[in-house]
Amino acid sequence: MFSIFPTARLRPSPFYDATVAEGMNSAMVYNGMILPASYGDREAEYWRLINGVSQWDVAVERQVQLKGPDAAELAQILSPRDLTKCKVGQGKYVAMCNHDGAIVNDPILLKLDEDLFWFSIADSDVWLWASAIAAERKLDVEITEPDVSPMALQGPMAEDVVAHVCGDWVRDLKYFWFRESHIDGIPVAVQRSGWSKQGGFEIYLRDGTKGTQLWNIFKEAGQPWGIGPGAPTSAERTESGLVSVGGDTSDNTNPYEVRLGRYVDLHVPDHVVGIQALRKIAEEGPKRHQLGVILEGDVPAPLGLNWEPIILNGEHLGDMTNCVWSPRMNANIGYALISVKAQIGDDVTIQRPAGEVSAKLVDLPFI
Ligand code: THG
Repeated sequence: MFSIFPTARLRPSPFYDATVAEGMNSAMVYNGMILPASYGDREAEYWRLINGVSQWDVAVERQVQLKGPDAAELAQILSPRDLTKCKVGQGKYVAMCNHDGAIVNDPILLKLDEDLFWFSIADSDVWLWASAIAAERKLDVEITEPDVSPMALQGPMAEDVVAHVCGDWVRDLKYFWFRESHIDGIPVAVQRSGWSKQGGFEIYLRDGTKGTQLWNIFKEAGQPWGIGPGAPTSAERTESGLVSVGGDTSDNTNPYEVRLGRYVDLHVPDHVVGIQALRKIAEEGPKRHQLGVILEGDVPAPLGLNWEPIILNGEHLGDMTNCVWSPRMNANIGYALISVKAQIGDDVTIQRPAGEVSAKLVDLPFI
């Protein structure tokens, strides 16, 4: 279509050279960085994630580090989720909200020490947000971006590959728990996590000069398991019901509307950003919800650059926020962010750029 103009505004990932060498030929911009999307064969990449092991450059999940006497206090102020029981070595998925209760990011919080945290962020500027809140609240905490870059190994064979490289201790890690370690002298943190439901790990590289070396260690070690390059996969994550904040949400979407209400603890202190608004939303009940959509037709027809209107009984009740061909369901599937007047089982019409398409609303996840 076009090429990306090189500029210092686009920060390269430490794995950039490795991904180019692997044949990366499609990418997105995310957090001011390049997020590889494909290496030329999306179908093969999908099945490798489902059946084998896939290696992803996800350095775009930038880290925002909180360090100092008030680091724990700031982490809680930014998280409408009770962190009091979070242990050192544990991670927690957080629906970070603004004062109106709208989601601004959905990071994984890693607690490295009692006074040291990383928010591993989705696509918005949490450094700016955290710095502003800390300054306004006069907190004693330093907010920086450390030299840390995640690489993911995802799929049912990922555990064997990571255990082969790191040792069998990784098999005992619980979901979102992590341990600091070294791989051939390269400092890393190893976490059981990743943006798929096929299982796997993320290796947080802690020396940005070692990206190619770390990539190649896993590439070599994974050969017996058929490892190959891949990327966060629209089809798999949609089948699995994972939310993409900024894709499936806009600037006024709250956690209850997109199935993230279970990560909100209404009893957190009143000074947690957004909690008062969230209590009100929880009490009144959300006006919209997120459902699955299964479209008629057997030709892959992904979403373009815009959400697409969903019509029920002549009324525009919501939008389809993503759409992708599902190889396991043999259909185009997507998510609806739609009025609670629309329910599971309803037959709807979607106004697509190429014309109207019939679809059914279903429960999530698909698989
Ligand atoms: N890895 C790391 N950081 C990240 C992401 C990641 N930061 C941004 C983005 N991805 C955050 N988004 C998600 C969304 C969902 C999950 C992980 C990251 C996830 N959810 C599980 C689920 O919904 O079933 C489990 C959540 C739970 O129960 O606690 O895994 O991918 N480093």
